[in-house]
Amino acid sequence: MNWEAILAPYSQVVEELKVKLKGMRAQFEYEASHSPIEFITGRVKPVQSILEKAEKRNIPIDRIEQDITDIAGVRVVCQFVDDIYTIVKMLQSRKDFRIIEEKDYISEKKASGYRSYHMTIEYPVETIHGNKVLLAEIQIRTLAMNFWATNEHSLNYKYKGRIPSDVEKRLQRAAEAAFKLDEEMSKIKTEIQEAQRIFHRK
Ligand code: 0O2
Repeated sequence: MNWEAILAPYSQVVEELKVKLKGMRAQFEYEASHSPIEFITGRVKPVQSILEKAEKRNIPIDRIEQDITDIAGVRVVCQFVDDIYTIVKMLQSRKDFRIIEEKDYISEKKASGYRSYHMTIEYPVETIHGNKVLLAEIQIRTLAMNFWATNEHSLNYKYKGRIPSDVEKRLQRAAEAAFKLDEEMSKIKTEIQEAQRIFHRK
């Protein structure tokens, strides 16, 4: 399989989505006092991770592009939980891609403690062989959710998916703490935003 050739259009999808989301962020900064977007990242899933996921989920090689929906992935990181839903609404009204699935792991967290909003989209991209519609995943989360998920992801990698139960318990507690942090920050949101406006003017 020529993975580089297969993944090249996915890399283009990631780059295009990043440009568009960064465009939204810039517009917010010019037009509003608060940008709901803190930062944006993106990646194409490495071939090894694609193959591992396919094996784990019994996906045949010829179904990978249809069944693994996060080969192209972008992440929008926000300051506050409210900001996530502002971005979700804006993405829902866009005409340049079609949302095929949404998962709100914020109102209902995963068993691991993971919280984030996931959107699977069909994104049309121009290739040298014509127009192709590729799947991509947009993850929207707060800074606190991102902090937790990044650390949990590293531990999962370290323990090859079998995190010891004492560490797992600590992660559960950390997830609770991150949730509380988001709640507390939401309560003092206006105060924080005022402080940030003063800081910007200086
Ligand atoms: P990567 O690229 O290294 O991040 P499903 O579980 O199928 O109902 P979901 O959750 O959308 O739906 O799909 P999936 O495949 O389980 O997870 C997709 C991605 O979401 C993951 O990518 C992670 O980025 C993130 N994610 C989901 N669950 C967790 C979790 O419990 N902890 C953390 N840290 N991240 C999670 P990959 O495949 O891990 O790869």
